[in-house]
Amino acid sequence: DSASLYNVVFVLGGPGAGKGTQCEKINEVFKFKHLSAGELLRQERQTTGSEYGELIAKHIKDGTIVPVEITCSLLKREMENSQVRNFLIDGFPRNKDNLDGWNSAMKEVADVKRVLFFSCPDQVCVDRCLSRGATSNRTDDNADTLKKRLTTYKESTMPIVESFRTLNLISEIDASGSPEQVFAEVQKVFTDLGY
Ligand code: UP5
Ligand code: MG
Repeated sequence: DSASLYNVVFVLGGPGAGKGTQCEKINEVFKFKHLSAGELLRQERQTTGSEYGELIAKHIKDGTIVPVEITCSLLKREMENSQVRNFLIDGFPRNKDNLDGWNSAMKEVADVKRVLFFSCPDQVCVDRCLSRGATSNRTDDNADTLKKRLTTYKESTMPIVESFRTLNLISEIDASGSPEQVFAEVQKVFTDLGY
């Protein structure tokens, strides 16, 4: 409800659908703070002394999903250390474990206003990640891991998208156009929400 401490918009879609790109644009215009779950995990993996570094590295390389206790605590820490109330949570929740963990830790304090779902053909997703792979230094931007990321997305993340659809929370956006074309549709969603 409106008394919640935090307002959250989840941002979902396949690997390379453009979640991060669109979240940066949303942040500029609507001042929602962008939290990429994948980026927080990559940072934690690099953190000296983290007891989770190796586990995270293995999941990212295999295109599988890190246990929710780790991801959710990173998100919660960022939210608590921020001075703002409105957050874009990019790339989470990705499976039922993630959603259940979020609900038990955050349901009381965070109101999920909307779930943006970027739909994009597999081949477009793969091509975007492979071309980024030339410069990204990401251990998962290669053909082998991309196959696994797509499989995980279909088997584990799509059921979560469908459960949000049942709750009438999904705004589905065609993510195959240019960043500007996609953002024009994204803007309508935020305007309709009253932002
Ligand atoms: N690009 C973007 N938009 C474009 C457009 N409209 N037209 C043409 N090009 C476009 O974009 C990807 C590339 O495409 C960029 O080069 C961009 O310039 C270009 P980006 O905006 O980065 O897309 P995004 O959807 O954010 O792609 P990303 O690769 O980040 O998505 P993933 O969901 O695969 O990656 P994420 O970082 O979220 O997760 C990585 C891994 O972390 C997961 O596989 C998993 O192992 C782990 N993870 C968890 O375990 N739990 C979590 O909760 C989150 C992640
Ligand atoms: Mg991203």
